[in-house]
Amino acid sequence: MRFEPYFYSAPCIKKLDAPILRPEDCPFDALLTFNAGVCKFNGKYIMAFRNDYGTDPERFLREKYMPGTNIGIAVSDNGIDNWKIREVPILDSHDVKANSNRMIGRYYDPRITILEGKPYIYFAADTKVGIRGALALMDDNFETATFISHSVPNNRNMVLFPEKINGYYWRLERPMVMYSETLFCYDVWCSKSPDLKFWGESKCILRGEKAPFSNHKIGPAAPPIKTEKGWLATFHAVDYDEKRGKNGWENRWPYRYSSGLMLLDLEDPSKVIGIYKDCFIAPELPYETDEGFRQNTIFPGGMILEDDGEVKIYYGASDTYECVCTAHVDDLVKLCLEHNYLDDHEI
Ligand code: M1P
Repeated sequence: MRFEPYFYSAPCIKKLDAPILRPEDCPFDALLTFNAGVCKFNGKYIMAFRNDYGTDPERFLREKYMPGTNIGIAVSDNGIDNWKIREVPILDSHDVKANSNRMIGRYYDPRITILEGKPYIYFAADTKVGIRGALALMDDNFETATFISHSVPNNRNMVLFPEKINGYYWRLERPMVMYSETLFCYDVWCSKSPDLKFWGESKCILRGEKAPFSNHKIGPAAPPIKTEKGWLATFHAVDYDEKRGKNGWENRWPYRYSSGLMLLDLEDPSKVIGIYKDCFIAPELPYETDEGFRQNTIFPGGMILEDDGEVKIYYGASDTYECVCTAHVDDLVKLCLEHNYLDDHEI
């Protein structure tokens, strides 16, 4: 069931008519395969996807508990189809717990950035003291993760920029503040680092209550891509309606997750220079609105700019599937500069 008011994806967005990854495609126990990070590395497209497993809809509702999460790795020659899923997932929550004295419960929502020729992944990490952003360097085969830093709690949705800017590494992030102006209106922040370990000069760049088409929290989505006019960055935007009922496995799911698009200054990515005034990617296809765990949820996690200007945008749908859509980079920049929310709004 599509939520009112209807949101539509931007006219330049072309969606496929089916997900590119479903739980049943996996050679291992899989229930929800979604919110992947995707990169192009050594001529192949590599997808690291979140897999929640070990229960079923009825048991989940009864116990309110997801027993296992791991990270599956899939490889494709064209980034669209024929994804070969590796037999053994990595960072299984049962192993992670066993090896971390139970401080870390699980790693999930991977976001891949190729930086200085090496693959880095930011994960969200559930711990006993809250959610932390965890940065790891992957080996070239995406088999092992060497952790570099874990943020203080509570922060997640971290994404790394793919190059140093003015001598620093940069990331977008979403601290989960207790005392925001509006409760649960979380914001997008930007921080920089000399060495990927120590992060500072943190700045709020887009406030949840000021973002277009959202009345709840927002957060960074896919790692940004570089264009001549600025860094293109997606953000997820949540709208909440108390009246919404059962839209998935849970008794109530009153949220819709859609995506926004913004353009950040090339030399100082903590400056927002454009925001598309309408929804960028909306949940609208049947497997985005009527199937799966949490319906009316789409969540971008990867963006790849091809040499011919095509941008592939990978997104989780219904917290159950992984999908891809495409658009031309020039059209995305135009959305931010020619339909700019900042022309008549302050953020
Ligand atoms: O279930 C919807 C989303 O909930 C969380 O998003 P946020 O960071 O905005 O709270 C995450 O668990 C995300 O993975 C999930 O898609």
